[in-house]
Amino acid sequence: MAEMELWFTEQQTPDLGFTCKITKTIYTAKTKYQDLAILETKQFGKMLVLDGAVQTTIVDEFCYHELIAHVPLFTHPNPKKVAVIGGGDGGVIREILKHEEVEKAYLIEIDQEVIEASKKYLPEISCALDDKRAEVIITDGIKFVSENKNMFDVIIVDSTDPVGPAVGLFESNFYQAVYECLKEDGLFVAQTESPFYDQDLIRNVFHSIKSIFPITRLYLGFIPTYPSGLWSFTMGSKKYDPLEIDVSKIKRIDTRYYNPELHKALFALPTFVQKII
Ligand code: AG3
Repeated sequence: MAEMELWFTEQQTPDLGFTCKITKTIYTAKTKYQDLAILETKQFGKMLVLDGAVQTTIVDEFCYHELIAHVPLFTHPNPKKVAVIGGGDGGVIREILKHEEVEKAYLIEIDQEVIEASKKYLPEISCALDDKRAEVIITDGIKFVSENKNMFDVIIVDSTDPVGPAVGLFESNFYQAVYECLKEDGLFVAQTESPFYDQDLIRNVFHSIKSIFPITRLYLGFIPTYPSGLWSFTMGSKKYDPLEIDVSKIKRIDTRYYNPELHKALFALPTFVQKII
């Protein structure tokens, strides 16, 4: 008899699915906050899924994690204290710790089970969570930034989609709290979804951040397993402009997507994206 084929589909929009063949369901759980699954896919290797949405895969995680970490960390001239809101898989922390001047990287994650499952089943991504310079704090990111002032050089918001527990991470009050949680020359980046499918969200977020931070910039990257592949990140900065930095001073670190030549090019937007903001 022929082997039975198993397929996983993320319903990316009401009218579109993203489907991959899976060879194994490695782990599933219903956590306090969400449904969690770790699948073995043929095309992308191990995959972390939360509430049916693909968060990261072994094959393409570098695209997202490098873009969300190295753009802000090379824009700030001396990032020493960095916080990640969300990002329980640890991929952003791994990229942050490639920067030698970083003294401490905090992971502020609401769902401890995401961290535990990633440590157990996705060591390629979570490996840096045990580093001496990493500290994990299990709490609500919104509460954390509201309770800490003037503390970080860089904050990176690695959230899930704006549904359920992550909704507040796309709201103006949160960006105001992030502003106050940053030092006087601090900056932050948030993942802000797809310019094909989430135009209203991108526009709202951009203008909320723009009303709080003196410098606001949108940049794009390509992440094959995310809806449409084309993905946006929005930066709010108190002082440093990613377009004004001297890219010849960027130190070479071990990366597969990000490089100094790309830094400013990431901010060059297709016309339809320029029109969104
Ligand atoms: N956080 C952003 C995931 C968004 C994906 N959306 C979707 N598949 N519908 C990723 C966390 C990786 N550290």
